[in-house]
Amino acid sequence: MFNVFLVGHLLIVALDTLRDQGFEDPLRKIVEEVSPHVSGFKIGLSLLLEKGLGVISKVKKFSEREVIADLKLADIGDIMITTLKLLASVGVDAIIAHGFIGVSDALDKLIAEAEKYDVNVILVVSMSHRGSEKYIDKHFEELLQDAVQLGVHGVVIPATKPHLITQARRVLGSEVYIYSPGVGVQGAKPGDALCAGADYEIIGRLITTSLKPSSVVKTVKNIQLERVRECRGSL
Ligand code: O7M
Repeated sequence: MFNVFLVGHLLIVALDTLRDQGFEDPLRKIVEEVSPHVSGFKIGLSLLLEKGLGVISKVKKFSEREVIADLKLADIGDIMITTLKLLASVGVDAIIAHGFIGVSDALDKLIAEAEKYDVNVILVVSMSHRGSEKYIDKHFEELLQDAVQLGVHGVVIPATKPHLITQARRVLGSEVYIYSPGVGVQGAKPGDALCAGADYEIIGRLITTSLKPSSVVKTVKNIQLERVRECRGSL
């Protein structure tokens, strides 16, 4: 589990690309600037390939917030474990895997090993793009059952499909965290997913392509808090 539950911090920043604004270290700049207002950072495959595994240790150095490695793992268990070990060696707090690969010899092995390294596993059970409807979303309920059976830390369900978030919250209870991407560039508004039952909204380009990431983050945070007060009555 994440060590600290930061009340009022409902945002995970997705770092997939960095805007080169001529700063000496754009990664340090954005991470330090937004860190006080967010719950964590999600590092995408493209940034990992561009900067190398060291990008994770750097984010950990610049911020005390949680770091999630988003490689959307979808392999046999033994091979995902080799990836897990590399990510654990640089200090990730959580990793993301696809739910559709199934439990036996895949997710069961990964989760058992991740526990040994104190790394949380978050499962993708629906996606924000339209293509997700063709296969993944048809198995949404089964994927949720797998998430329950596996006792995962969290699931990914897009903010663009709030009805799925609400459905999942009923099935998962309050034990499993719901992470929701799709806010900003993909169309959902800050607070949409939170009001449907999510714990965190994941936002990338709205923040990372901005000339002033910290002011975007502060605006998003204020909207989120206002929406949550309206729909939940409290934080
Ligand atoms: O806010 P954006 O659109 O710039 O970025 C969204 C981030 O969320 C980006 O890192 C995507 O990889 C991720 N994401 C989706 O956009 N849709 C999904 O269905 C799932 C994810 C995700 O985070 O999966 C773990």
